[in-house]
Amino acid sequence: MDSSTKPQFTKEIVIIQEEQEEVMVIKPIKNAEIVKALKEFSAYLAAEGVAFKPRAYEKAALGLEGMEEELAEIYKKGGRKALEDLPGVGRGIAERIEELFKTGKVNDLERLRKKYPVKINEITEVEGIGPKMALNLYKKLGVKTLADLEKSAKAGKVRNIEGFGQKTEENILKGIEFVKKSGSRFLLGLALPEIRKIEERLKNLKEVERLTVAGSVRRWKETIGDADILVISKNPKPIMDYFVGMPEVVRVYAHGETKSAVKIKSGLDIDLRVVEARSYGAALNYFTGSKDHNIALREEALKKELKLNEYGLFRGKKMVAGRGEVELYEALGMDYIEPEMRENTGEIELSKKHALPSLINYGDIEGDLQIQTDWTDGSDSIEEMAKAALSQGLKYIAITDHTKRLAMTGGLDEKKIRRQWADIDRIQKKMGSKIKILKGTECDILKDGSLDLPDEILAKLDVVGVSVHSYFNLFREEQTKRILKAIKNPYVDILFHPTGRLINRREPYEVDMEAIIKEAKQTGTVLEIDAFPDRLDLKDEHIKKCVISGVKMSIDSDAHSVSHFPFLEYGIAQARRGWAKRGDIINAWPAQKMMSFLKSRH
Ligand code: DGT
Ligand code: CA
Ligand code: CA
Ligand code: ZN
Repeated sequence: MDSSTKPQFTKEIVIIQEEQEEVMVIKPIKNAEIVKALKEFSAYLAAEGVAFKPRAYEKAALGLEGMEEELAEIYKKGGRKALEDLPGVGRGIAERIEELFKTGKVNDLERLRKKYPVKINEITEVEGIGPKMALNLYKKLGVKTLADLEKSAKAGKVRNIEGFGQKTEENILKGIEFVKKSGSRFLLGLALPEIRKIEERLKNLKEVERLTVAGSVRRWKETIGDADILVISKNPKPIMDYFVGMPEVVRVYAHGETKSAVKIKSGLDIDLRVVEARSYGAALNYFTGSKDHNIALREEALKKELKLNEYGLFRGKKMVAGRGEVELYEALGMDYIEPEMRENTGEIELSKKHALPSLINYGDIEGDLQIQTDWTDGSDSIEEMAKAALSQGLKYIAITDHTKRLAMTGGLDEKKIRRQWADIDRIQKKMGSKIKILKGTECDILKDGSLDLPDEILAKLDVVGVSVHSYFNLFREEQTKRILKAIKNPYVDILFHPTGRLINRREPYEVDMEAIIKEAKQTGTVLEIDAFPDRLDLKDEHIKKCVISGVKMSIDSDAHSVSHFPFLEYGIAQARRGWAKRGDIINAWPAQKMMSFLKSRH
């Protein structure tokens, strides 16, 4: 059976209905799964040419999609009758939902799935492909999955089916790309600029009193599932109308008075909720999450015989706090916890003890210690990069182009790097003392842990960064030995992007990070937090370990163009998620202090 559309059951729950004194067992099926089943059923019915019914199921599914309350709860309380009272849900549909709760499946749907073993929900996600077309593709080409469809379209087979043609085939391929993109979690760095644009436009509406982007975006998680926007307004209707009608909206899941939800062109889903001013802090707290933080916080409230929910903090019926987040934590006897720390990994205990760390701030970065220029694979000159850094408010940068082993980037050898020094001296003179341009390298770590430049050259550089760009799949022990050898070299200052991962694209190489952190502590080597949005390497949990071990870190943009300096913000966010303070990050220090720290190690 198709595992992606099959409802997933984690466990069965037993509900005792007190008034009837009987035990009813229902499957804990989530709304999303019910919606999926209804849509699939609707698609099959449409494919079979059934009249009216498909529309009814589709409409019911759309209606349920925007619902806050779980259908399981509604069914528990009011049985099938309560389901029938829901908008768009008639007798027949209510019966099928009931069947799902009782048996975990819908017989008629199972029958259709057997008859047409096609991932019909998946294929009809592609723009322009309806259920009938999907079935046609299955009958003519045996297309069962999105992958099958892509293969057939790429092989030019789709255009030969009657009624399809070459243009349709091209559109199908475009549609598939889109579906694929929307399937995985979004890089925060890709989504945030778009979210901020929407945020700005919403803030400009006169009906909006206050607005915050909550959820994982506010916690600066490296990838996000969707964006959750909260608004205070006395007149939400125009806001909701504007929101669902924005030019980038491609789908409206829900359009209500207090909640709307859309998908935008890039594939990102955005939820918008309107709340009352008196509950804003509580709602902000709830929708910022994380879920685990929320649950732990609720337990803290219970200990004080208070009740916490998205409307406020209550003693009995009396609201004790809720307008602001700070007062909410205060009422719980706690200090305010920064959103980046809200993952229930110890922050609640520290907050209760008034012992939270004071995190590095977004404006704290003074310099940038990893920058590539057009000497290798960067797109801009040293001078252009220096000017861009200056306009970002940076006071120093290190030019760290690649070394010769990365031949395809034009990596520098001993001769070429000396020529680069002359260039840096010339530009430094021209730019004066506004910004300090340091001589650096991103020196390749070779397979055996030796370095791509001789020690005589490394000794003359201001900042020596080293990194792994090859042999990603060595055994863990060998990879660890290789990196340990590299950072034992006394001229090495920083280990760049220490784990080599590319978010959503490449796993980190197998390496013993504990051993590397230990060696970094011993040798005084700095570990980098590479701020490039798909790297964010070190990640938060490693940063936490460095902070505890007293290993210093740097936050670098890894800029390959003048437009990349703003990435530093993501690096700072990651550092905050790892509970780093200003003192932990060497390039949050003035140039002199930073440089004398590096020198003291040689
Ligand atoms: P995401 O979108 O997957 O990147 O992660 P979040 O954290 O933004 O999660 P989302 O969008 O599903 O929900 C937003 C917040 O709402 C979440 O951080 C905490 C809260 N929340 C959602 N579902 C639950 C729940 O079942 N229980 C509790 N306590 N809080 C929840
Ligand atoms: Ca979210
Ligand atoms: Ca959400
Ligand atoms: Zn590069």
